[in-house]
Amino acid sequence: MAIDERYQPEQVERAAQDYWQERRCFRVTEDPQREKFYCLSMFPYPSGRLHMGHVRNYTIGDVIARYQRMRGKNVLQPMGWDAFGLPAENAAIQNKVPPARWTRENIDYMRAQLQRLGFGYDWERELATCDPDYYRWEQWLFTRLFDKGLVYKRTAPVNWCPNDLTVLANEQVVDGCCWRCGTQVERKEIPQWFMKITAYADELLEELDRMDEWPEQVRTMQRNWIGRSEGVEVHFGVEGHDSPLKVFTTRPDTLMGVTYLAVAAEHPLAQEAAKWHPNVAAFVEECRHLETAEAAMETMEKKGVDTGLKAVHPLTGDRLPIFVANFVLMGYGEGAVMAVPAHDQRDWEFARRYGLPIVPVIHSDDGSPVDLKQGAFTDRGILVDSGDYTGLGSEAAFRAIAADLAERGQGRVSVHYRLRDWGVSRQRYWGAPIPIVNCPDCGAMPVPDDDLPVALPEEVSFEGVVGSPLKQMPSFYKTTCPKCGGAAERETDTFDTFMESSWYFARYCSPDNDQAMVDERAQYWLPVDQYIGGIEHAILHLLYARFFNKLMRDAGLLANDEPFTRLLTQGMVLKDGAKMSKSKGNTVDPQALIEEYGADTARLFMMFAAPPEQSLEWSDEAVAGAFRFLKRLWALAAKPEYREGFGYETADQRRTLVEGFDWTTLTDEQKKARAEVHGCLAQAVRDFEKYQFNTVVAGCMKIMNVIGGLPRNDQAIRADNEPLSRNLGYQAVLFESVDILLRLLAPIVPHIAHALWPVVGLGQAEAVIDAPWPEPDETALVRDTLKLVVQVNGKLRGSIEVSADAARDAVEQAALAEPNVQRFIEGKGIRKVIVVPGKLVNVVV
Ligand code: ANZ
Ligand code: ZN
Repeated sequence: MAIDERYQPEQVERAAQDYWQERRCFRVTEDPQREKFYCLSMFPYPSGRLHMGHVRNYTIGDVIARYQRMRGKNVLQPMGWDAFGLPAENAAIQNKVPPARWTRENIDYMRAQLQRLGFGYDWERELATCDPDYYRWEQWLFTRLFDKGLVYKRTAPVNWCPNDLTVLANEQVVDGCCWRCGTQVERKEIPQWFMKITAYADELLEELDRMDEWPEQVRTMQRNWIGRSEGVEVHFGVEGHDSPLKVFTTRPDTLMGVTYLAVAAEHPLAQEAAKWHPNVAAFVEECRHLETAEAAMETMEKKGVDTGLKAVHPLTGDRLPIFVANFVLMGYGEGAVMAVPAHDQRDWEFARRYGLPIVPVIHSDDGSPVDLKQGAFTDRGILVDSGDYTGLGSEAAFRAIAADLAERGQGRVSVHYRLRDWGVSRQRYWGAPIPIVNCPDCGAMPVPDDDLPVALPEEVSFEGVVGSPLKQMPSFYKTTCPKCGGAAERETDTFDTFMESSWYFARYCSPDNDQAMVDERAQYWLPVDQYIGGIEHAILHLLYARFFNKLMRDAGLLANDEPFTRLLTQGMVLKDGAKMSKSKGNTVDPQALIEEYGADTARLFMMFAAPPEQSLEWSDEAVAGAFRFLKRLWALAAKPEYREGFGYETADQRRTLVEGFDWTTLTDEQKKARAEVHGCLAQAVRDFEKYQFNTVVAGCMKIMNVIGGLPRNDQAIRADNEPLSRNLGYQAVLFESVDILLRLLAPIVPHIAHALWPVVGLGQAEAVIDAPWPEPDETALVRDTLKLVVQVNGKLRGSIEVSADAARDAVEQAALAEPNVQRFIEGKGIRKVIVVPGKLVNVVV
């Protein structure tokens, strides 16, 4: 078969892609007879064009998918679009195009880019989350969860701009001010919808222990996010009040060290005190201006004000001051803390600032005194100055104090989670409408199934609109109550876009079902065998997706408990040591890379430059090097052995030669070369399993070098009319090695492998994509001769080459005959000779 002498990636790649497309190679259906493999890369936000991070993510996914396909699995690899979100609204304001149009244009451009990279997606399953056919099922599930009480409405704080009269997303708050007008942002409480993820906190936490194919780091982050704390709810009396002040503490062992109490600004006691004391009122008001982001809470200066109220210690009866403090969160525990400044750092900072007493009640286990000048002593230890509890260890004291409090009715053991219920309301336009109708008489009513989807109007203008255009569209929000038929209004809030990305993995299994969210096909494909994406999604996206999977399971839709069996978090793409990003201005556009070198070079570079989990440093030279390697690969097909064939023109002829070849007839050097190739193959097979693609590529380069230096039967003969029969061994090794090389590279550089396959492959399939994964020939790996090192008195003095089955005597003889060894044993009596088979000979003199 003739082939262009020049490697022209654009042509090669178009031809391969046409072939795959015409034959719908990546379309899959359920086949219970075959082992399935569901390979999923996190779908992109259609921001406009692909960036290098996408290219890396999707190349890794595609390499794994194609590899599993060659391993004989029934592979599903879908792709879609995480299409809702704020950037579309910003673009709409800037360019005066409706978000829907902007988004769909971006999708079209990016889809073409993905296709140009040759990713093997089943495009017939493509979905965009902004399509009503998609989000209607999420609306449907929401109404089911409403009926089950797993969603509810309550007021929650948002960032509010008092000038624009609009809610701001966290990223729209810049230094505490509105990004648009610069007015200081306030906290405002508005009614919002929540999903009860806390009802699944225990399961979400416990399952992590069994998810051993997830990176430990991600599991740890999720554990911390869920943040299960076992502690005690302690009841302090409040002077002049009947009901106690409840606090949650994880350290009841420090109870005798409490010197004050602190409540959140929203706590009823703070609100009460604000009525009498203007300074408390002023402080509570000040707290309203704080950002809602929790990260800001952690780092800000600890401030507060005395309410004048006095708490009564449950065990000692001491009177203690109650402060309002900005570091106490209303949403955690009881919204109040018992402050132990000697043993809690925040309490310590606060006490120093306001001159409150610091009373140590814990000593370290070794009894050494505790230094409280620099900060709190937060370790557990032995109790001191704690009455009856003095001398107990922290653990024992925890139990004793908890039991005593419980007995007196002043406390009880309780478990708290850091995890909050998931607030899903967004006061934005470009999202899925929340399927609720608010009736003045019946309250919040879920939209009935027949009225779903609640479609988002797509022809909108942002001109003169602050906030969401939906709030100014009576045609959207004016409706009637599904229960009483009276006039009512739709929710104009939309869902958090994390909702859509929480279940898309399931929808890919039955994307065309217009009667149900998912169907039994999901039970064949799920769970996803391999999920690939960025570490930035370690917590929220992955936790929400796990949660949704359980919601869908409990709604009878899915059978699996967890959505993703194995998780790979790919490293960042760096340039000049920094993350490639628009804001740093150090991006390289993948489009330019593809245009200059083609998709295979881009893919090869990505795979070779670093193992998938590690960060990858961009390098123009390495890209050029990848391209050169592909040119060398291409040049193999121009070898006369393939061009002219010498009687082995076709793949079938080549295969017949290789399969029937008696490898024992090879020369020693050919055997050695073949052993090297099979050694590289064996290693590559192991590396592929471990996703060490960079060393797979390194192995392929080694094979290429072996091929380059492959010894012919008679080194002297290289005339073109050389008799064929004398070079059959050479040809057999060549054909076999190139075929191995091509199959190993096929998942990584599928286009060039596709083009070369008919020319140099052994024809185990029509196309390389359907070829089986290569396996090393164990007999090739067994070397006929072995190299042993020879020591004299444990010092290295030489080496010998002996036949692999040489008897011990022969090995000894050869060792003693080695010239350099002879020099060291000359004239000395040999006391003994130690032979470690396959390794060394030690002569003791
Ligand atoms: C007394 C104490 C003494 C505490 C000590 C710690 C160390 P985790 O482990 O994260 O659950 N806390 C309780 N409710 C709070 C709230 N609403 N806002 C801010 N802090 C709150 O944290 C539990 C600890 O956080 C509790 O234990 C409480 O401080 C504080 F040496 O109580 B501790
Ligand atoms: Zn009604």
